[in-house]
Amino acid sequence: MTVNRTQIGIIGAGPAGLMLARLLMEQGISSVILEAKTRKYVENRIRAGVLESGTVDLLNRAKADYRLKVKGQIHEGLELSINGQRSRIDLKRYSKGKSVTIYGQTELTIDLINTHLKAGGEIVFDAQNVQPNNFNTLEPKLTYSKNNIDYQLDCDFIAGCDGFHGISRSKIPIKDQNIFERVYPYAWLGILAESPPPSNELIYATHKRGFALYSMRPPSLSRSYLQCSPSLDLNDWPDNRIWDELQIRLGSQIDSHVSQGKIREKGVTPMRSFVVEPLRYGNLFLAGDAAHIVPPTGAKGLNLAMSDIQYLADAFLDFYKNNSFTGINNYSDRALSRIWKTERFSWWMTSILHKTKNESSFDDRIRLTELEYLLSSEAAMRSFAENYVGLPF
Ligand code: FAS
Ligand code: PHB
Repeated sequence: MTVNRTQIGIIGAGPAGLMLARLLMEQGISSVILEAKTRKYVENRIRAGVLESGTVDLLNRAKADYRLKVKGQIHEGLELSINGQRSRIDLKRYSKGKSVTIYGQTELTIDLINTHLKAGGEIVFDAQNVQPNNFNTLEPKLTYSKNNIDYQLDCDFIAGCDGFHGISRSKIPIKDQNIFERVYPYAWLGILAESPPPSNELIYATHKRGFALYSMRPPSLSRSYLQCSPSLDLNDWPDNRIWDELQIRLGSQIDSHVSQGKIREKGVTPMRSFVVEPLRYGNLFLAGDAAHIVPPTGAKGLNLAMSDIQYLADAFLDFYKNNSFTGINNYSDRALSRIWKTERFSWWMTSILHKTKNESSFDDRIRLTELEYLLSSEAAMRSFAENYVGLPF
């Protein structure tokens, strides 16, 4: 067994683990990331596309925003399409000047990995059977194997940044986990295609046939989603059926045209809201999807992982620089406060935009009235905009 040591042992090289390692290194705190997948796999995962300003600020602090500054697209508004009738929401006006940036999570991950490795950071890809141990003692350790060699990584703290299906949360006794969960009766069929999006801003469409979202990956790709059954068989959805359905749900206004193009990627994303409390177990800390899941409607998953990481990096900095446990002791409550407000918005936006099969006529009318009220009230637009651009980190 080869034994190494670092200050923070991080499980997972997704956005949460990578950003944490970057922020720590910038403050002279050592870490090692143990990632189960290969670098190629991690750098090819297609997920989120909308960055809040807090996330953009963190990428700048992490010195990993050089490509974002060139390729990122600032969006000051978005459109809602209600049964084909489109209305624009001026995010900048109603959020006192804030906006969002369109930049794929794939690119963000590549930037963080390149920056960290160039700075001498340590990321162990293809780390097998990563196990957090002794995290209820002052000598937590991670064990793993790579190329048939067993390793032990001694550390002061372990950050569980290994996503919803990771090992960290599962190592915590279920009796110590307070789980809050809602599983939605629908999913999203997502495509990445070589075709221009129907508008230069995002369009969230609710239609009697179901929800659709029209997004993009500048400069030449569109990223679109269709509400579907969680048990959808992709074989039943050939490209032309997807394009036709996207056109129907967008509606037939003159400028409402969905251009068809080669579909590079097709996938089904289940929809759930999930939070585990607390986020700290001894010297093991959960952050990002390991701690919570939001339905992707509000474009919050990635951004919520980033606010967790800002708080966790602050906590470790407080410990190592000020010899104080205050940040560490407050991390869970501080992160959960913003997590629950974001869970609320993501649940609300999902619920008003997705029609469900067994929805009563009353529920359907309330849903449409919620949208009508939103578009007719400055107060409602201000509330929507401050949540969509991202509550303060
Ligand atoms: P991640 O899941 O990104 O990263 C966890 C990392 O840990 C992975 O690299 C994994 O390989 C590794 N890992 C797991 N188990 C391990 C183990 N035992 N040992 C070592 N490593 C391990 N959010 C949005 O805002 N908008 C979207 O449109 C959107 N679409 C999504 C689509 C899909 C299919 C999924 C799954 C999520 C989507 N999300 C979206 C949410 C997503 O972006 C997450 O919020 C974001 O990836 C969270 O980052 P992390 O917490 O780092 O977790
Ligand atoms: C995306 O571009 O992938 C995206 C945008 C907004 C969302 C979800 C996904 O709400």
